[in-house]
Parts: sequence; structure tokens; C-alpha cells
Amino acid sequence: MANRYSLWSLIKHGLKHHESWQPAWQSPTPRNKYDVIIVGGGGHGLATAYYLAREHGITNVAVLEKGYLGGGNTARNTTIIRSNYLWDEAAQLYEHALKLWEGLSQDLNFNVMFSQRGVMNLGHTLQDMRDIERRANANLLNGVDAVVLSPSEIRDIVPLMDVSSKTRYPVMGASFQPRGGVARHDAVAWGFARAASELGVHIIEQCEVTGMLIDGDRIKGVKTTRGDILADKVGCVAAGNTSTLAKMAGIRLPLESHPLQAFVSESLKPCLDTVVMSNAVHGYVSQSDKGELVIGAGIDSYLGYGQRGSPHIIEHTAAAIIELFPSFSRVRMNRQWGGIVDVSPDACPIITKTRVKGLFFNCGWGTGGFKATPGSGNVFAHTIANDAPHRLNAAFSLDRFASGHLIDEHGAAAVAH
Ligand code: FAD
Ligand code: PYC
Repeated sequence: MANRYSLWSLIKHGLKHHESWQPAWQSPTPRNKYDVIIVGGGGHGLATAYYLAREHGITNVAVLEKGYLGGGNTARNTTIIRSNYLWDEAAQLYEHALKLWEGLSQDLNFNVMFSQRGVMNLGHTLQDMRDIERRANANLLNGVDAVVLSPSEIRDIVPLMDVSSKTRYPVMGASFQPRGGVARHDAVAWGFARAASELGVHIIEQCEVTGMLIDGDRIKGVKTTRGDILADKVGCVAAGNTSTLAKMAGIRLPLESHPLQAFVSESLKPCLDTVVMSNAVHGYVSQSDKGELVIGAGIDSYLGYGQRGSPHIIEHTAAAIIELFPSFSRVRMNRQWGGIVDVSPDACPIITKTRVKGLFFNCGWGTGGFKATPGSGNVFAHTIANDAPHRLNAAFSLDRFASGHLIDEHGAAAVAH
């Protein structure tokens, strides 16, 4: 960044009202045929295209996005990044992602503002604390950093939190992952898009996939609002819209699409420099670099494709946060929004081949896929390029719902489920 965008060039562009800014990625006319089409221009789709080009030398790739890049869950999420999952398969997959996050700004030459400020999961009952200790031990065995904190240690890190015994749900302790944190979500989409585009990937926005072209048992391409586009392989990474795409290929996936919402406050002076989550009071909060409190909780329980949510969830979430941080009761809230999350039965992703040869799905990340973005793209690119799973996503295929080898991560998926 430093060379291409020097201080002088920033001032020059600022004075010119951005008139001569170069587009960060090319928007070419679609070719008739690609080696690989990725459906969905969120972080996962763009990361997949980037790793296909960079690690597998497959550059004749198009990412088709029905709206604008990152306009789905990628730019609607609350950006919590951690890898403290219970089971080996999940912990290793999310830890792979966390390691990629640690070098991502350098790798993409784009500042994704990854900030390792730590993520804290509070315990309020004896059973919560047993679960926390079990998960922290499991994390350590998987090489994932984990610390169990007492209430006084929590107070040292988060002085504003009420850790007294007088509250309705007293805080008994917490797990803490120091390497966890947050990142700038839209920068992640832009960074992957620019890096993929520089490697020759076509990024095509305003191009909705409306059907699948299937010949016998093999994918041949997709129908789109910009005409038919042929491809040898198609990878779908469409989060809440995945079931709709799967139906186009005659496939039914074990997914439910739910609204998940979040909201932010007015900007405050720095007062919270870590991420706090609580399953029991059912809310989580962090402070953005702009000073806003970023707050959220669980899904709306009905199924839906509206990118908004119900007022009672906001009320419940605000009450939960004020329970933990009484001083936040005076803070005014600025904005609220929702996304559509694709929830699977075991709260784990589905990264899979299908019975249609050349057609792949990467979905089911539900309320927790942002943290996985680079890792998910990395293993999905491997799966598409080799027509076989990467060792880290072999356990996450569709077969597990027939064989019963579920990876139950409802506990670690935590507050947002
Ligand atoms: P998306 O970014 O949704 O990308 C899919 C893209 O596919 C979209 O841009 C969509 O327009 C496009 N698309 C769909 N159908 C078609 C079609 N037919 N043709 C072409 N394009 C199509 N995760 C965390 O790890 N930490 C968090 O703190 C966190 N907080 C969240 C808070 C909220 C409010 C929400 C909604 C989600 C949260 N998540 C969080 C989950 C996370 O956002 C998602 O799991 C992740 O961003 C999914 O990324 P994606 O690239 O798969 O999906
Ligand atoms: O997966 O850590 C998470 C998360 C937090 C808020 C939404 N998802």
C-alpha cells in the first residue's frame, strides 16, 4: 500500500474529489466460458477465487454477484474472529483461518484492519464454567490459545463490566482467546477482490444466477441475468441464498435461512478494547475503531429472506448488554440492520461436492462464517481444483448428515445461534 498510495497521492486524490481514482478491480464483460464460476461475491466467494488463482494457477475464473461485492453477510456482520471451537475438526478449520488472518493484510497488500484485541466468552453458572474449562482444554490440545479468567481478572481487562454478585446473572468467569479479535469487513471483500482481479479473475457484479445448466450428471454452466455462461466447474458460496441455488440443481440441503440482526451506537471515546460475549444473558458487544458499540445476539426464530429483523430481538439484546454494562444504558443507538444466515443442524459449515459432477457448495456458516473467510476460501479452492476435499474440510461434507458424523458446535457457535 505504502508505495502505491503515498501520502502525497492521497492528498492529491482528496483534492480532486476522488475523480482520478483507479477502480480496485476490473469489471469485464463476461466470457462465454470459464474453467470455474464462483456464485456469490461475498468474502468466501472472493477468497475462493483468489486462492484458485494464487495457489492452483486457475485464473480463468469468474465470480458472479447478483448485487454489489460484500453486500450480503460479509458487510453486515459484527466481525468477531476466533477459533475456540470444541471439536478437533472445527477447531483446526477455524485455526487455519485465524493463521491466514494473521498475515492477510500483507498477503493481499490491503489493510483489512485485523485487530487481535481478544475475545471473551462469559460464564454465569457452574455448568457454564465446566463447559468453558472443557472447551479451553480442548482448544489447548489443538494448539488454539485459551485462558480461563476469574471475575477479578475480567474486571482488570473490562473495568466497565459489572462483575459483582448483585446482578441477575453474576459473572463467574470467562474463557478468553487473546489472538481473537475483529477486522474491517468490507475491506476483506475489497482486498480479496483486488488481489483476485490482479491475478486475472473476472469479478462480475449485478449478475444474478437464475438457473443451472446440467447435462446428465455434469454441470455445464449457469443461467444468469446477463445470459448463459458456461463453465467446467461451479462453486456456490451464497450464504442465506444457498437453498435457492441448490434447488436450481435439484438438490436439497439441510439448511434453514434465518434473519440475524445487529446494531451500533453513536461513537464514544475508547472504553472497551476487547470483545465480550455472553450466552446466558444473550448478547455480545465490542467497540469499533470509529468508537461505536457494535451489539448483537441471536437469530430471529422464523425463517425469512428479509435483511432485517424483529424489534423484540433488539429490545432483548439491549437489555442483556445493559445487564452487563449498566453505564451503556445512556448511550443512544444509531443504526440497525439484518442479514440472512444459513444455519445447518450441527452449527457447522457444509463444504462439499455434490451428485452433480463439477458442482460444489460451501455454505452453512450460519451466524459465524466471517471469522472463517480466508480459511474457507483456501480449502474450498483446494476442493474445487482437486475435485477432492482438503484434509481440513473432509469432515464437513454433505455425507455427514447421512452417516450421522455430525460435529456439534452449538456451544461454540454461541450467542448468535
Ligand atoms: P455473503 O457475504 O452473504 O455472500 C454471498 C453472496 O452471494 C451475496 O453477496 C449475495 O448477494 C450473493 N448471491 C446470492 N444468491 C446469488 C445468486 N443467485 N446469484 C449471484 N449472487 C448471489 N460471523 C462471524 O464469524 N463473526 C461475527 O461476528 C458475525 N456476526 C454476524 C452478524 C450478523 C448481523 C450477520 C448477518 C452475520 C454474522 N456473521 C458473523 C456471519 C457471517 O457474516 C457469514 O457467515 C459470512 O459473512 C458469510 O460469508 P459469505 O461470503 O459466505 O456470504
Ligand atoms: O461466531 O463469534 C461468532 C459470532 C459473534 C457474533 C455473531 N457471530
